[in-house]
Amino acid sequence: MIKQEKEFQDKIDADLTIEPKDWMPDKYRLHLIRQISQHAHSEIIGMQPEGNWITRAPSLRAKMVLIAKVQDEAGHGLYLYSACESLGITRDELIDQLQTGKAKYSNIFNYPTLSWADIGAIGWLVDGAAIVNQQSLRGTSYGPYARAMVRICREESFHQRQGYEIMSKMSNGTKEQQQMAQDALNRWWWPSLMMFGPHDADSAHSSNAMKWKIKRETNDALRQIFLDRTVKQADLIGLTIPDPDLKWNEKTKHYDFGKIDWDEFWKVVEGNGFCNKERIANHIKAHKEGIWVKQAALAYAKKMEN
Ligand code: BYC
Repeated sequence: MIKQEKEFQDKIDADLTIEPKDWMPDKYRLHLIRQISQHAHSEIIGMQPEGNWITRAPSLRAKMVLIAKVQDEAGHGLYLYSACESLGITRDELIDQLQTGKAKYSNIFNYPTLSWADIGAIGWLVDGAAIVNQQSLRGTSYGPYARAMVRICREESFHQRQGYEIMSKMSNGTKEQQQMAQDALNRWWWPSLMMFGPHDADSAHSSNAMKWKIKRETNDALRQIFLDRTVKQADLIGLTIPDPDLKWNEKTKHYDFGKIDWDEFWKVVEGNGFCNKERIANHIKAHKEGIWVKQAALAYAKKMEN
C-alpha cells in the first residue's frame, strides 16, 4: 500500500472525515460521485410523483404542507449536487448522466401516485426509509456528504410525519378512505423495502463502502430497522402490512418477512418501470424551458463581477 493510501485509511479508521482538498484514492472519489449523485437525482426526480398532487390536495393546509415538502426535496438535491461537485465533477456532467440514463436514481420514484393516499404513503414509507438510511449516512466518512445529511435528516423527519398524519387520518376516516390508505400501503410497501438496495450478499459496492466508512451499516441491517419500526406504526393506525410471511421472531427480536421481488427491482432500476420514461422526459423538458433563467442568473453574476 502506498504511503498516501495508508494515511487515508488510517484517517478513516480513526473516524476522521475526508475533506475535498485531502488526498483520496480515485476509487473512493468515483464511488462517492456515483452514490451522492444517485442520491441527488433521487431527491430531484422524487419531486415529480408528489408534485402530481399539489393542485389536487384536499385542503389549503394540505396543499401548503405538500408544497413545503416538495421544495425541501429541491433543497436536498442542491446540497447533494454541491457536495458531489466538490469531488471534481461539474453540475452539467451530473445532469447529463441522469438525462442519458448513465446515472441511476432510487427505484421508488418510478411508481405512479394514483390517489391522495399515495402522498401519505410516500411521506410515511419513502421518507421513513430515507431517514433510516440518511441517519446512518450522517456518520459517512466524506465531510461534505455527512454535513449535508444533518439538515436533510431534520427535514425528512417532518416529511415522515406529514405522510403518517395523512395515513392516520384516512385510516380513521370513512370506509372508502380506509380502503384508499390500505391500497396505497399495498402498492408502496415492497418498493419501499427495495429502496435499501440488494441483499448484502448481492450488494456489489458494500464491501468497499464499509471499508471506507461511506456506509456505516449494510443494506439488510438498515432495511430491518425500517421494517421493525414501520410494522408497529401500521398496527397503531389499523393498517395491514401486505406480507403473509411477516411475523415477530422472538429469538432475533426482529420481524421476519417474505421474499422481495428482485426481478421487479432490476426491471425498474434499469429503466423499465411504470414511470421511468415520463420522469426523465419531464426533467429534460423542465431544463430546456428553464435555460433562460440559468442564462439570466449567470449574466447577472458576470455583470456584478465587473
Ligand atoms: N434504487 O451495491 P449496491 C428521498 C443500485 S430520496 C436504484 O448495494 P450501494 C425522497 C446501486 O446504485 C433518498 N438503484 O449499491 C426524495 C448499484 O448500481 P450501480 C434517496 C439502486 O450504492 C423525494 C446496484 O444497485 N436515498 O428520500 O452500495 C421525495 C448495487 O447496489 C438502489 C439515497 O439515495 C435503489 N434503491 O447501496 C421523497 C441514499 N439500491 O451504481 C423522498 C443514498 C441499489 O453499480 N444511497 N441500487 O449501477 C445509498 O445509501 C446507497 O447508494 C444504496 C445502495 C443503499 C441506495
